[in-house]
Amino acid sequence: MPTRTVTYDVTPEGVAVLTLTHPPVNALHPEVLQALFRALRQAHADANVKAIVLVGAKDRFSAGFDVSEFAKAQPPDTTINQHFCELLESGPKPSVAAVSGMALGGGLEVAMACNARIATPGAQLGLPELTLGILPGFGGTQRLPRLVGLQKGVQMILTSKPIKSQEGLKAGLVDAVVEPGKLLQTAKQWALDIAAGLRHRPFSLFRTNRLEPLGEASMILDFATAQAEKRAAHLVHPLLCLDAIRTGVQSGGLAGLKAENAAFSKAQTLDQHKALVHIFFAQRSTKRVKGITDAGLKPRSMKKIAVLGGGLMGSGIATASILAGIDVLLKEINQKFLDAGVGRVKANLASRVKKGSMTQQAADSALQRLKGTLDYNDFKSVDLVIEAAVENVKLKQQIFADLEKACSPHTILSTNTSTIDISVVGAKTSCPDRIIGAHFFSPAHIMPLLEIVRTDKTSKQVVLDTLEYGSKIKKTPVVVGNCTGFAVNRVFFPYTQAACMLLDLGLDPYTIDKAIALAFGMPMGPFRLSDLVGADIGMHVGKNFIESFPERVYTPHIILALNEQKRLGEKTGSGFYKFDAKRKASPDAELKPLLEASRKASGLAGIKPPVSSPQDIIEFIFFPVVNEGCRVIAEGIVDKPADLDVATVLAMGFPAYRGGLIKWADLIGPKHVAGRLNAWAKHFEGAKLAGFFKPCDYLAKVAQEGGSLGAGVGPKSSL
Ligand code: T1G
Repeated sequence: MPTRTVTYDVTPEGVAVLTLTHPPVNALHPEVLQALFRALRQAHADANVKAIVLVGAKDRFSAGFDVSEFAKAQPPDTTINQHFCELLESGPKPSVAAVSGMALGGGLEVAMACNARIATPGAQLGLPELTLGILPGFGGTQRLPRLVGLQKGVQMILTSKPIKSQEGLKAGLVDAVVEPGKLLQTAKQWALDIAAGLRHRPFSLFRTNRLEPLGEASMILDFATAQAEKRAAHLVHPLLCLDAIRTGVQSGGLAGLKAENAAFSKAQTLDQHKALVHIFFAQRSTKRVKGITDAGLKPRSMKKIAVLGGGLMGSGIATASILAGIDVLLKEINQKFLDAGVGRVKANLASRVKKGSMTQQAADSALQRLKGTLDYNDFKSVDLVIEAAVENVKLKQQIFADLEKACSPHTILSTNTSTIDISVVGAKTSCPDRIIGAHFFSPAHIMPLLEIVRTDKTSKQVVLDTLEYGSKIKKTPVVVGNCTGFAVNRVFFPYTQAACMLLDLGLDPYTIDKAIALAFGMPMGPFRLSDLVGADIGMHVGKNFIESFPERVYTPHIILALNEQKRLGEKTGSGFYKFDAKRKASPDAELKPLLEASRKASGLAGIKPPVSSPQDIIEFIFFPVVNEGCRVIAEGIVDKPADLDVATVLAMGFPAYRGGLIKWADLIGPKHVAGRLNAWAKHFEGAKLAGFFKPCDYLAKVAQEGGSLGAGVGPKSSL
């Protein structure tokens, strides 16, 4: 049986059932769309057919257009598919969609073109196209607002969030919700009833009764446009999408379809689309690791784990785990700390309940899975331990030696350290094959990345099991090698240093932060970030880098001065910024003497800053980061370059629409990156800072020979 097909069956009652088949999510590959078009024409021509039902194989309607097609030279032909949807909606025979699983993107657009939609209770319906840098292209910009109203339709499109079928029923997107066993039968009956004139046959494209009156509609669209401009100032495609919706509201559905088509074609040419499609696949490919997931091993299920330490990190890890249905033993050193740790987990759950993302009942049952303890008594029964104690080598070594005795020989022993060599942590055990890093980012129950740090002794099975655990707790797990800073912190070590260098060259911190946050799109600039993290933590982490990579560091004197003055950032009320009682940051004139002292100490006085525009600032700060990323790739710290893209997006807030660190460099051009780094290396030779900028061999080679940094080194990338 072909894997991309549409089967055609006619029931004795005269319903043609068209079944979309393209595992695993029935994505609308062009072959599927062509088969669908053929089957529709066949049904229209078939004298035995009175009505048509569309259904997805294996209880999934469709996840939309096949995203992998975007990478190909031939873009999707939205004109033909819009035409298909029009025929489905207004052709000689009525059509009904039987929706289970999901109807997303083009999947929902096809369902909306049917004359009715019957859905199962668990089905998810949505138009997530904006997350891919495009917009709905099979008529969704026109049909959704006509079915659910402009307010709701625009909200669904701009947020990209799917809704469940019950909500769809209330909103007018779904006509009936039925149990899975009754789905097909109900859909067939609706189709026959419409054909027999027992039910009205609605045409979504020409419906206007749900659309708000023109004046109100204009206000909704003006507001949405202002919001989109504010929320994502760099993104063009949401505005193109809103314009297409506006045309449809003002000039009718058919004019709207034309506008949608033009907007779709424009969005497809933008780098943002390429970057976001790259991130879509890159994020899914992190779970495929060469030599691990293709080694023929089966992951063992992590049913019960122990977390050592109930601080901010430990309680976050425990929260994420119980939410995923895993039993957790939370161990602390005394009752007071244990109570505080359990209290933090409770607070994390309460905050979810308050936000409406879970019910009180679900929170209560999650909490049942948490057990506090002060000893190692129950540790024989756990599959995985995650140590989240303070960053102290001796303490961690002792904990791991104790764990080896307390746990079973199969238990995985992991550490959440962000700064200490994983092999050193496990040095006092005799089981290096079971030692691994599980590096979470704070707050651990919210941040989506899990860095899994393997040493050269960690067994494949242990890496595979930890990957499985990461996926189970709904993190994106990225497997990396053991080095100072692992992948994420390591590539970002030149970030603060380059920013501090600019300070010492005479730029002010607020201008730099503005360039990085507003012009580039990071959640905040490097100095605001330093205030958030704390200058003390920055100094501690920075020390590791200075020791590990002395040939390419810039000593940030200003960080040392902030520590001396106890201006540690938000927690002390001042740092680079001053903070009011509500922790709102504003520029601080009292920083000036510290800046002047740092400039004097830097030895950069008299050197002209080689930057003038915000773009210069961005490149000066990020190109050394790219350079470090290239070292990480060349050393094999990441399995594939795309892993670094995902890690920088998920852990550091690198804008996804720029594709992540390495994809961004590829889109800009490795030659340009290396060229500027070389120029700065020369510019700062006298200040003995050439090493900070000099392109590494991998970057220099790709820049010289052409090609892409994302292609990686060594064996073919597994992406
Ligand atoms: N096309 C191709 N492959 C897809 C796909 C798609 N639309 N959706 C999922 N996959 C693959 C995915 O790469 C993975 O493969 C496997 O399916 C399971 O996915 C004209 C232009 C459906 C909610 O944006 O949101 O329609 O890694 O690991 O957590 O307007 O995938 O196993 O080899 O994510 O259960 C709009 C994207 C397209 C939906 C399932 N649609 N997909 O989540 O599993 S554009 C989307 C998702 C469009 C029209 C436009 C999720 C999911 P592999 P998974 P999951």
